[in-house]
Formats: sequence, structure tokens, C-alpha cells
Amino acid sequence: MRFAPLPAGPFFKSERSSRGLLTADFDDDLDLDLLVVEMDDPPSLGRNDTSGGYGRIGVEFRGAGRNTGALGAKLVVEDDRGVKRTYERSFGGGFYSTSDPRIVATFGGAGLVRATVTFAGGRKVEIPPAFSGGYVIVDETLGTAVPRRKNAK
Ligand SMILES: [Ca+2]
Repeated sequence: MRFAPLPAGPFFKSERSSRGLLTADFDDDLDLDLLVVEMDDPPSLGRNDTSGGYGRIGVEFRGAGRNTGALGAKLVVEDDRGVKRTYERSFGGGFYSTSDPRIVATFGGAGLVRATVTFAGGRKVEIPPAFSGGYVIVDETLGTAVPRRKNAK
């Protein structure tokens, strides 16, 4: 993975007193957007519209029992080049902010071959590759993976 510097836009050239930064996909397009919590002003939203040509899948976790947030669940995605990526559902809040609890997994320009969620209690749920390109709700109690309907606009 390579990083390249981007020119600072007008947002970063103005003085402000900010106290929190979070990432979340506010428009459900599988791009993580940025929200800055300001001290004396409304929050500032930095919308990310970079598609990047990457395959993606978003996962919303529904844990069982007391672990409704499914903390410790692992998502493993494998693409058609044999590359495996592992993501872990964790929780951590920032100062004045908490990021999106969903995970957006990427798999380059390749196709998704397999996606599996393993919950902390050991239950495994397979996500059909046909669900890539959108969000999926994975439920530990039911053992299901169901595409999430898009919000009405
Ligand atoms: Ca977004």
C-alpha cells in the first residue's frame, strides 16, 4: 500500500477549535467519510467520494446475548487472487467522537471469493460473494447474512 500527499483544501486552511474526529459511512456508499466535532460550531462533514475501483463489502454485526455489538468478531475476506484480509470488530471511542461500528472490507480490483464472520463465541457465518458492493447484516443468533436495504432518499 502506498500513500501520496494530497493538497490541503480550504477546510484545513481555516482556524477552528475542533475536539473530535470520527470515520463513518454517512451515505452508505462504502466510502468512509470524516466528521470533525467543533467546539463552537456545527460539526464539519468531509464526504469521501473516491470509488477507487476497489471491490468492497460492508458488514453490520448483530451479536448474541450480552455481546450485542459483536465485539471480538472477525471478518475474513478472500479475493480471487488468493489474498486474505482479516478485520476485527472492536470498540473504542475517541474524545467527543465514536466511529462507525460497521466494517468496510476491501479486496482490490479482484472479485470476492469468500467472506466469513467468526463471532467471539465461535459461531461462523458465511457471506455469499454476490452480496459484495453493499452492506450485509450478519446475525450471530440467527446465523444469517442478509443484504441491508438502502435507506430511502
Ligand atoms: Ca460514504
